[in-house]
Amino acid sequence: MFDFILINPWIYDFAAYDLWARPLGLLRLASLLRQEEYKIAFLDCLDPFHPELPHLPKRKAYGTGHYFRQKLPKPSSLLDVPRHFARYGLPVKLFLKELLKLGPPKAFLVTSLMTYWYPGVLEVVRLVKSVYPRVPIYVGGIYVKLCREHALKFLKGAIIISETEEDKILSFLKKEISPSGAKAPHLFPAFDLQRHIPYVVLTTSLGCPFSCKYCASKILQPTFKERPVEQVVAEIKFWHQNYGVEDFAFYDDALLVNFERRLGPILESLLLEGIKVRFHTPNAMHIRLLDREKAKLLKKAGFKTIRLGFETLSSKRHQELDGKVEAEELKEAVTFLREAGFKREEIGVYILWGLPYQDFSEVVASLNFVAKTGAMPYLAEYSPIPQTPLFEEAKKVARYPLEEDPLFHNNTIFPCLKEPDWNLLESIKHLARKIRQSGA
Ligand code: B12
Ligand code: SF4
Repeated sequence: MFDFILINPWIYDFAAYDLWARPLGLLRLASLLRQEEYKIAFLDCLDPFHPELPHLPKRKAYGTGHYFRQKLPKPSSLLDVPRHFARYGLPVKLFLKELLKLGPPKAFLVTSLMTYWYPGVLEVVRLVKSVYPRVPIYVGGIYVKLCREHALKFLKGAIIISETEEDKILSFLKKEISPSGAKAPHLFPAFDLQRHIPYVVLTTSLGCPFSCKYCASKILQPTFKERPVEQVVAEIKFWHQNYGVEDFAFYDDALLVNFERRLGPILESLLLEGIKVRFHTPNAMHIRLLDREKAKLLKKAGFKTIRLGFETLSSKRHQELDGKVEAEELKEAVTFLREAGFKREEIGVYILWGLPYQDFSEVVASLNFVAKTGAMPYLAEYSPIPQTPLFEEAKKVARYPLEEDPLFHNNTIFPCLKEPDWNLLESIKHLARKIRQSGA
């Protein structure tokens, strides 16, 4: 019998892609519980490698790839969105088969990620309850933290834990469930519980010292915490040397902050030991914190996917929302990266669009500006997040009642546009693609 079965729920969405997307919070929790001698199993609703999937989804470069998906009717409140809706991950029958195979544990731990992915969490809780009605189900994670009231109302039969401090979560669980005395195989997030490890995601820090008005980082992790250099180095070495993992994606909100005492020494140390792996930064790095020397070290250490958080060309918007960066600083950062040897297609620059009161001319100007710097622009649609300052503005302009249903936070639906012109939106997406393909 397992002490805990940890579940990563399905994604219900208009689009989903495995861009180094793993439930890091849940796998960290698995590791901490293992260290307390709990016996753990992992049921991953998103598993793209399950041999009984009707067909195996295509995998792409550096361990990324598609999920298996099954089209579903759109939620009735989102009929105006001209896109297909789907459940991403295992067919329900396969999930139930896995659930029965594992047998009843002492308790289930279910994570939650994007607020608008809550239908997957609901479905997991419903199915688990129907199979093992007497086993407690604890649900935690980002949706539960940001939309606690909604979770309490809709996750019937589950116990909601909106705490994000790992020590507190652990001491709570220890009081509820006793361990069966299993030996922990290692001290790192439990990626080995997966069927296959195409990549590993990690953080060198939690939280962020900045306070952008559209971001929930401070709510999720109120204090900025940095991990010891040796611990991060040991983690990367462990997966590379024991499991042959070559791709590592950083989830840090502030990867370059305190570079000299954290990321710098981590990379120097790996280089010194001759560890050759590839690094990716899907969650974007701070442009202002890059310089010539850092760019050189990133290149030397094996960074392959660089993403920079530019957001917009408009200084006014930066002043209002994030004070992040000026256009000239982006130009300079891209120059440093290109001089260090990064190719244009390795440097992606995020542009945030769909913001309240944002004009499309601002977005197009930002796209064209990024094109001229010698990097690739990527559009990132704004998702209004409860408890953030910009959520209040978003509520005023949104075409949906944002507070009533987290489905309305979905970035794909451009919730802050009163009357979206879907053709115009497509043409701007097309422009971004054209710039990326142009090789300019
Ligand atoms: C990494 C990341 C991604 C990755 C993918 C992550 C994934 N697994 O799918 C990438 C880069 C692909 C991504 C994409 C996007 N993301 Co993102 N992402 C993050 C980030 C930086 C880290 C999440 C994380 O893993 N944290 C680390 C782990 C350790 O923490 P955790 O999961 O929160 O778990 C902790 C606790 O909650 C708890 N816990 C977790 N599970 C459980 C379970 C139980 C039972 C218990 C007791 C406790 C517990 O334990 C952990 C303790 O530390 C967060 C910001 C943040 N600071 O959290 C944004 C964040 C989640 N993303 C966000 C956004 C906006 C996006 C995008 C929409 C951006 C865009 N415009 O393109 C896209 C959407 C993608 C999509 N398909 O819809 C928003 C949330 C939006 C929302 N409405 O929910 C966040 C909060 C950032 C923000 N702007 O504020 N993202
Ligand atoms: S957007 Fe980035 S820099 Fe701003 S607070 Fe969030 S994580 Fe920090």
